Amino acid sequence: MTRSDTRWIARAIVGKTENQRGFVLLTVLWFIALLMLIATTFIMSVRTHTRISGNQAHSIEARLNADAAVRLIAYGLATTPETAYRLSGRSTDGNIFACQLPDGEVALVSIQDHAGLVDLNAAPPELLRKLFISVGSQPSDADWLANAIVDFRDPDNDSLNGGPEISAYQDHGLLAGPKNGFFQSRWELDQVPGMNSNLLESIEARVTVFSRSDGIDPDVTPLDLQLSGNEIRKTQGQTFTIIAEAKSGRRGRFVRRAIVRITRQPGSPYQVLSWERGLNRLSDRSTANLPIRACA
Ligand SMILES: [Ca+2]
Repeated sequence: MTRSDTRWIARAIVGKTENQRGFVLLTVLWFIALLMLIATTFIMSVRTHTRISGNQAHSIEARLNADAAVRLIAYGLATTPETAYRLSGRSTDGNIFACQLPDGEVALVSIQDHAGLVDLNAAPPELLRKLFISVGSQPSDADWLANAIVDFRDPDNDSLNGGPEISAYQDHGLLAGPKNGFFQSRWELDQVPGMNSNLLESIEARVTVFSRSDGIDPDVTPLDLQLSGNEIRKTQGQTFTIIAEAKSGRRGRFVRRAIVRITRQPGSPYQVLSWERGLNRLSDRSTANLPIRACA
């Protein structure tokens, strides 16, 4: 082997070693990049999970506070005479006030005595007519709608003063016809001819199926119905819609809407008739400078 051959072999060996080093270096760099990608993904996942857990914790806390406010108010209504309750500053005509829970948290609250609402099963046509007038219906429309409600709930198929018969239901796409039985829920109004979503939205908070009264108690009504003397009934203190909205953190917020009947029975002073999540926030209404009262 000549000297030049030796040099050539040495250069070949050195070149091969440098190529291997380059390959190892590239592999290490890729590996480090992969580790960084995994670490970054893991950190982002932990942060997202922590944020979601925090939001869920706030949502749960808000729901618990709203539920606590409703139960405390129901208990207070059941154990305090109605007049004394209202004199304490906690109105029962649907106005909003702030109620403070025992741990200091504050919830927005609305209490509506059903004696101030129009009972779909007991109200006479004239009171129903005034209800529709109060939400902007024309007098002729209000007459027709009032008769439609009476025909829907009464046991026969006879038309009341031009109210809809079965053919009119079919004309409105209501193939089931009149129920000829009592409303079980205010949401059954959508089965009455002439009712549309806007009208239903206007009156759903003004009607009840629980007061069983053919009149209105003016002390607790939020409605402007121009009541005559024979439409006034002092029946407050029996059934209430209680709405409570609580919040926790920046995003946790919950609205509870419950209907309770006061029984004043030992150990069970009130009965829950409805317990649902509220669709509308009280905080969307004007809530500036609200008085703060104890919830119970
Ligand atoms: Ca009928």
